Amino acid sequence: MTRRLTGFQPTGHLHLGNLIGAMRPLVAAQDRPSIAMIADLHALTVEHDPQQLRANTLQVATVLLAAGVDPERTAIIANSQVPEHAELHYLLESATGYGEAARMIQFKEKSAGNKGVRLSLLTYPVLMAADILVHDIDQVPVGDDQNQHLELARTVATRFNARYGETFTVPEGIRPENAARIMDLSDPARKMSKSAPSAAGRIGLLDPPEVIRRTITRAVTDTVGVVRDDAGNQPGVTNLLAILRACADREPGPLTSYGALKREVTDAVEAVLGPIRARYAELSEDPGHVRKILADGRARVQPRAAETVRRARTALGLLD
Ligand code: AQP
Repeated sequence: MTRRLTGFQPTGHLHLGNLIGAMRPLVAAQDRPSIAMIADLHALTVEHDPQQLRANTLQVATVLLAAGVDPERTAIIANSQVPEHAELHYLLESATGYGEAARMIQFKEKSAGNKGVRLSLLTYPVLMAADILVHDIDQVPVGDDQNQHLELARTVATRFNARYGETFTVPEGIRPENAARIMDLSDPARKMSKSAPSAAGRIGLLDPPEVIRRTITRAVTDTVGVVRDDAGNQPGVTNLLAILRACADREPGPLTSYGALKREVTDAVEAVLGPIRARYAELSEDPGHVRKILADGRARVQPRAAETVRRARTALGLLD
């Protein structure tokens, strides 16, 4: 059966885009072996606060549980806690060209004009390749912005296999069904993002109801005045309709004003986030439980990861 991996960076508060685009597809596909990976090593590639990172990592694990990820079926791990990720990362660096890494659009964007660029930002896609290859993953759900990184993982795996002998499963990128891309509510030309400087465009998964209502009420629309899908001319309204469809899980009925649309969206979002918020509050009372889930996840995935690294080491000519 195919094995899937979905990653989440603990770089801030998870938002509705993360839920609709990644968590819900993960929960819907739990009949197959899956790994939910918190990419805390990736969070080190940009300026970060250690205490905040620790808190964010535990928060992402807790939100995953609250959103319905079942740790009995899906291993929840932090990539820093499975040292095979870092070891394979180094081995793969020796099979990747500097030019290949420097060409990555995300590296160019995040490094442009930034004097304190970390070397790990350059090698980030190689770590992502290691995250995938170390677990013999066949399928990686990816959004457009990660396509180039997944292609690099495929290239490196294929090259490594051809040069040193069959070692890695070559993963394919898939687009999960019903995984709409959710746009920023204050600037619908950009995707909803954890790291956008203003919180006005995102709905945090743990936002209280009044904040959700305010954020949706202030969402940018247009002057057309008709509620319809028209991404070119009405990107804000189209985005609100996408959120409504995803949260209510049905086609919206006729809506005659933007006010009515926003009220429906607010109710539908609250109906989805209310139970997640409540479950999160319960789980937060016992942080030891969340730590244990991460330890269990690590124990579950480690034998396979160790075996993959052993194959790669042997193929490269390193001693046992
Ligand atoms: N706006 C979005 N709509 C749908 N899916 C989204 N994802 C992210 N934003 C949206 C999906 O969520 C998963 C986890 O994302 P990530 O933590 O790896 O970071 P990201 O893709 O870079 O998303 P963010 O939230 O915008 O983070 P920052 O601001 O830190 O870069 C992925 O499967 C992603 O596709």
